[in-house]
Amino acid sequence: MAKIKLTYFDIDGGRAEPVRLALSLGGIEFEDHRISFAEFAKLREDMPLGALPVVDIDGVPYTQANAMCRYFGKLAGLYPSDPWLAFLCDEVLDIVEDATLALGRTFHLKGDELKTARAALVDGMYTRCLKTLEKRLAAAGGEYFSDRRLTVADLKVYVWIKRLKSGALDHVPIDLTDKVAPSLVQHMERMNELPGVAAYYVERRAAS
Ligand SMILES: N[C@@H](CCC(=O)N[C@@H](CS)C(=O)NCC(=O)O)C(=O)O
Repeated sequence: MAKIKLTYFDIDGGRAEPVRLALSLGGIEFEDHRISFAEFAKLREDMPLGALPVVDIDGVPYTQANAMCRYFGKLAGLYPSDPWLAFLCDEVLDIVEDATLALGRTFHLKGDELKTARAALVDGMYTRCLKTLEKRLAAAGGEYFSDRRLTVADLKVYVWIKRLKSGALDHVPIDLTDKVAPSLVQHMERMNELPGVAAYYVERRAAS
């Protein structure tokens, strides 16, 4: 088995979190390398694209969170083999990625500018993304996003909805998802209860 080292910020969320969950649920051994923002500033020049996550596989660094979701999802049995079901899974991964990118574009803003930009995001793109994901979940049977079983699409949405509801994002109301796409909150609550996910966070709490 290849030696896997996943480098990301020391947060239980963000782009690396679905990858960590997929690796953990698949029982795939990896080094969960967590760095501070100060360390990132020092190390970024040596990273392929100056951004995280980075995964070293047998010492070679690779980028792109969704590519990691797909690759480790396949290894972990959390990615559909059927091309159509894989497409459904990929669309969900990329919707959440677009939403993450859009949020990133507001990080440098302050005060009223931040408030206005976040309000536009909440009322515009975020509402559209949430409603579309809700439709996709319903069309896929209401429990999982693809293949009627857990896939990396569920992990990606789960991590995003938890973040939206965390209160950590200024000017993003914590009840946005409850109001716009309540079935995604129920999906998040079901994910919290999955034995592998619950066990992962018990271990995380013990480690921190
Ligand atoms: N397309 C990349 C985007 C990576 C990315 O923008 N990562 C953020 C953290 S989640 C980052 O490193 N931002 C710091 C920066 O660009 O200065 C991926 O999906 O992995």
